[in-house]
Amino acid sequence: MIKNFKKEKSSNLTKEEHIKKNSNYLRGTIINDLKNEITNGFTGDNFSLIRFHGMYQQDDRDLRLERNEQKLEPRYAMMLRCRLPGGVISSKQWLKIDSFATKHTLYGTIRLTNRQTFQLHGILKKNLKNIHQLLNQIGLDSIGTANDVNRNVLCTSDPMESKLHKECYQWSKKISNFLLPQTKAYAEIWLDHKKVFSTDNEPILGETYLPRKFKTTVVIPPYNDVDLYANDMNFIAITKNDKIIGFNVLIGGGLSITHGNKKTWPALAVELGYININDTLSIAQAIVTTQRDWGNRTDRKNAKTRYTIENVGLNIFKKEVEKRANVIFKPIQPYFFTTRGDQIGWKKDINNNWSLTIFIQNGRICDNKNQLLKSGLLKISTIHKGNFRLTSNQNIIISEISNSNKNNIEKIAISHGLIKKNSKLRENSMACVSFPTCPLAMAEAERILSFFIHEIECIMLKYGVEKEIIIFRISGCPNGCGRSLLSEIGLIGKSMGRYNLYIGGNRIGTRIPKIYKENITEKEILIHLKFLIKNWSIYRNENEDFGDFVIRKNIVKAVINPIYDFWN
Ligand code: SRM
Ligand code: SF4
Repeated sequence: MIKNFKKEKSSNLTKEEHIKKNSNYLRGTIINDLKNEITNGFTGDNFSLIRFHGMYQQDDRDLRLERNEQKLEPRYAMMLRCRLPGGVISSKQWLKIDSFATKHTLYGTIRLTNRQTFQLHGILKKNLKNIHQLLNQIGLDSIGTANDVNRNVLCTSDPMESKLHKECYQWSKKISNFLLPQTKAYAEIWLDHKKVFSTDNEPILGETYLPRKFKTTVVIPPYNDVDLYANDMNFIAITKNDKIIGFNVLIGGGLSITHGNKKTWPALAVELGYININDTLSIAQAIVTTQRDWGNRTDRKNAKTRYTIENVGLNIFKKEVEKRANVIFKPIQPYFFTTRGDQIGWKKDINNNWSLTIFIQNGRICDNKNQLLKSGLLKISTIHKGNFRLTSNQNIIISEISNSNKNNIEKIAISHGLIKKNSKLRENSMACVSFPTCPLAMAEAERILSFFIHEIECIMLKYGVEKEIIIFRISGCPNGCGRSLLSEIGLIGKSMGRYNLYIGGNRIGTRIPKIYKENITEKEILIHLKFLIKNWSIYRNENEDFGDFVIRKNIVKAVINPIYDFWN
């Protein structure tokens, strides 16, 4: 019999389950904490509950020791993550966000995330209502961008797919809205809506929401820019005459592990089957509610969809979804992927409009001596009539630029240093945020990426492979936000200045890399990479990618079934 963790004895449930249950549909006592001027932080359960409203409490880790020595409270401030299904934001909305970031955040930056949205770090508690009210005025919100719900829904952002993109984007919005928490807590707390005395109801998510975070994508093959295999639920568009007629559905991807804990493993999403387009929402609901009821609520490290599938078996999970949706999956339709990265630069779309994809190192939008990214994008948004599309590679696309506006936008982009020649290695690199804001960081990621890229560029130049792509990614801890476990060379932080080095993922993101060296220093990493890249340059087959080479040469074993192969 399938274990229903919702009905598990209360004493076995995790602390988070009790917090959700006792929260009165995510309200807790957040309102009281907003009035409390003694601390800049949130207290008790509210620390966790504000995440459902799209915020994380953080403190600047660079200042932690100093403030501790001075007997001061840590420098508490919130990070807010906006909900932006499909990553589309209008230039008018961007103007307002930019202005808030400049005036009311400690860092003055905007951070594009690898899930097609932006984060504002360093918002003091006293400014939180202002940002939510501003978001509301411009038609945005931050509901359900964190904690145990369906997160920001991704969709392929490639500008060449104008027609399909529109449909795909509509689906990402539909699915995001459909799976949103229904509680009025957000509106009451942040938008000052009057409390309506009717009983709250969460028909899909349930009173205790999901056992763990849940991630969804809508994908137009052959582009795998969203890295779909890392997600819990994926809809791969199958088209006829340039229209989406249905979706291949894949479930159960996820990348986080715990160092040394063999009960955790990364997994690629697996195929359930093909569905007609009209069945999309009922299938989404059935997958989410099955995970809601069958997911493990007694151990958060075993709670994501991939573990539920492993616990009950894929076939049983599939049958339950079919039963709940009253839909039978048909055989998977043919599909394939060719790319994962964004095509940086100018592109003309089928409507004869232009789009400009700008590479943003780490997604950090700020001005510095080499590049006036923030000012440049701000200036562009004052004259751009179309949208911006945030990509899952932490870049930005200025889309739907008319012929008449192209020159003006290009001039601004060039004068602010937004169009630059970068190596393919750099353009395809990624790092998570890590220090100073991430409380879970074990080693640097964003702040050290450029150093590593520069050093690897030098190695690649020395061995004549400087024009090649290697997917290189860093995560500051094994939660793996930088998607290092879908890279050809991936680093995962162990402690300050030390990382595990993984190699052997592939270019399109369908193979998990394997550990090559454990707990090594930055200097040691570069020594190993020099050796590996040198060998690749000499012994590779024609056009053989780095990741494929290290597998063919048996430098590491291919991870085929991660449950067994990843650790052994
Ligand atoms: Fe993440 C937690 C940043 C994508 C797996 N992630 C965090 C937190 C919120 C730390 C925390 O819990 O206090 C980080 C905030 C740092 C900061 O200061 O901003 C954080 N994650 C990020 C972002 C900003 C990384 C980036 O540089 O772009 C990404 C935000 C995405 C978004 O807009 O929603 C981000 N996180 C990911 C991904 C990649 C993805 O989704 O494609 C993963 C791996 C995929 C997966 O889910 O398996 C990921 N983040 C985690 C985990 C591990 C979850 C798990 O299954 O165990 C945590 C920790 C947790 O949830 O307990 C985490
Ligand atoms: Fe923080 Fe770890 Fe995620 Fe990096 S991988 S943002 S260090 S939780």
